Amino acid sequence: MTPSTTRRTLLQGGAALAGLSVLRLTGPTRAFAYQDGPDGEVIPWLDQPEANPVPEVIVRQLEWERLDSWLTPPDQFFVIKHYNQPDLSEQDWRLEISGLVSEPTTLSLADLQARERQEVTFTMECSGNSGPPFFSGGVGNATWAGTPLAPLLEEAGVLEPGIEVVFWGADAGEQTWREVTITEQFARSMSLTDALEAGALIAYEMNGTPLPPEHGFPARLIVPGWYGVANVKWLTQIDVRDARFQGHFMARDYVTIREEEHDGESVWTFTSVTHDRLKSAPAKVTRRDDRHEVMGAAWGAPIGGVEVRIDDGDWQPATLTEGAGEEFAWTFWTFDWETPTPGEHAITSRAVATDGGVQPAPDDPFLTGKTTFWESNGQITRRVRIA
Ligand SMILES: Nc1nc2c(c(=O)[nH]1)N[C@H]1C(S)=C(S)[C@@H](COP(=O)(O)O)O[C@H]1N2
Ligand SMILES: [Mo]
Repeated sequence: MTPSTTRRTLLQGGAALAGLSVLRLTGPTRAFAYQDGPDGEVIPWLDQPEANPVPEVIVRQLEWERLDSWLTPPDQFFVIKHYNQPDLSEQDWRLEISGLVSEPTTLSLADLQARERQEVTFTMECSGNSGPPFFSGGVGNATWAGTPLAPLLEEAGVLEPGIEVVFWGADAGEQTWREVTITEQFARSMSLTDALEAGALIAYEMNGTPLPPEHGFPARLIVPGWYGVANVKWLTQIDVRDARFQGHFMARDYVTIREEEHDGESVWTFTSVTHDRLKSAPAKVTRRDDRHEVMGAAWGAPIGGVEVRIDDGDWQPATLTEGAGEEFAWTFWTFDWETPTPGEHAITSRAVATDGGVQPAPDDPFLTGKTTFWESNGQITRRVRIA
């Protein structure tokens, strides 16, 4: 669950990939204004997100200073869309189960709803959510309801050479492979074992309401504990195959590249983004009279604790509030900052998992050896000015 704790000897540094620059265009900073409420006054962070350079892909982000609801309302839940947003009608939409199965199946939404219903509260994070000032609001928590995937596959009867399950979305876009340009459907795959054992749902509800169009109406895959990209929206086809699937979002994009040291030599590893990593973030500082409180969230693994560091001080324990003990949902935490000295301060949080894993510092070799921005789960520092 927390491979962030896997310590190998990794080389420092590494060249930044060209793709990184896409998220690093600079622009004007948005001005925030927060009103005094009964709970106090939220002091905006000094390090505000830069203007979004790819608004057609990163359609919506969580605004950390506004975080107050443990379940994220769907209209505040971040939206990532790589291609078009398909316009699917409940009447015409069908989900096909095809490929290496003895009983190819076609299901309507009503067919899915008539099957066993399961719910999971799962905090979904985009693996590209690499931290301020770039992309930092790509995380949200919802209760997803749907029908479990495993029995659907078992009933369809996976045939002997089947090892891979491909999940196709209805959205598509142009991709160029060497000199050939094709229109590729959004697709992600899982090994047959993962597809059967990850507890995946074909979800049709989010927080008790039908999935909104931008979140995948009428149905999407939900894989609790896996990064956002695995959770295919606008799902239309589940295809069992006899070979690893190497589509754009498996083998080209959402690929983590790391430099590792093997017997004193540098080697590069390429892995497709899969499960979440342990992470936390300070969300906001609230002032009530002269008392200051830091509030935040921790996710990516069952959370055992959260610690907070002010400036270069010692790590101090935060108090877990909502969500403590959840397997797949985030835990909210608060830290009583009492009466800080006026001036600028830096606030860092780190999550500790129930298995003892600790969210890595940004200079941890596990992170510095990584040259792509995917799976950036390093500790986040935010800056604030106290009057
Ligand atoms: N069909 C389809 N599914 C998709 C995507 C997409 O572009 N098309 N984006 C993926 C990515 S990268 C993320 S992070 C999540 C975001 O889900 P949300 O928009 O509901 O928050 O959806 C995933 N599923
Ligand atoms: Mo993503």
